[in-house]
Amino acid sequence: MSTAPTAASATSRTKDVLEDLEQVLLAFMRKHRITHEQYRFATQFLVDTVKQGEESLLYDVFFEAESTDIGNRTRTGSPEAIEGPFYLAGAPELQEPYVMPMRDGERGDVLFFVGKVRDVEGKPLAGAELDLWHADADGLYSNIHPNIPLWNLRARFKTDSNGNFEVRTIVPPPYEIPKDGPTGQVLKTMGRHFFRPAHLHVKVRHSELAEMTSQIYFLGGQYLDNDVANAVRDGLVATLECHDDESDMKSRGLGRPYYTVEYEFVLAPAH
Ligand code: MBD
Ligand code: FE
Repeated sequence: MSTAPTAASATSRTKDVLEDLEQVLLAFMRKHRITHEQYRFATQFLVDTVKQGEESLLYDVFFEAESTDIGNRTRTGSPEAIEGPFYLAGAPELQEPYVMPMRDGERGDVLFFVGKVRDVEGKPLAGAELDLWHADADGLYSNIHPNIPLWNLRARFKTDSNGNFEVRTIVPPPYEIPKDGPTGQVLKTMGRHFFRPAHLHVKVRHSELAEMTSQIYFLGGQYLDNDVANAVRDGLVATLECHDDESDMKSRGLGRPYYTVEYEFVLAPAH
């Protein structure tokens, strides 16, 4: 986490930003001749998004990617990506061999997410923590959507002494954001679809370096070029490799094809 700015500089930047926001929104209202009735509709709409549990979803879909782009422009290390509305701190810590918490017979193709964590000088980082969360085969997130066991497909695990990690999970499908709430209503009105490409969310931490939030997408996947949250970036797309060779499957103790995806996270220095 960044060190806190001094009280004086924070105050003046916050003041500048708030004044600019005020001016931008007032100009917007004049441009579109927003009436009192429309103004009340808008304020009530924002209240409704909170009441229906979409307080973060609405903004994350439209605006979060811009903030990660701005951060990535001045950042070293591998790119960050949007966190989205469904991260929860305190996921279970796994013991090796790492397998994500899942139900017996969890649907979806088996996926081994493998990779490395290093610093900007290329030094592998042992004991870095990965905090992984993603949707199940129905595109649903545990602890958010009903009827899924607590912490399903959410967990933390560490890199080994060479900075490498491997975790077994399932391949998530493209994710359809809730259509029936206020965010869906906005998207419908704008004529947009509701899908995000399939993705893994991950936070990576190491005691001496800056924490990062990223997301891995799969090359060739649906919705990569029209993500409803417009959050796919080149450096975040990795190859999903299918292993359907009998000997490969046997070596993994599996009777069916499985997938691997590999990614290298590079942590920037602590600010
Ligand atoms: C998600 O899983 C997500 O990543 C975003 C940005 C919005 C809704 C659900
Ligand atoms: Fe997501």
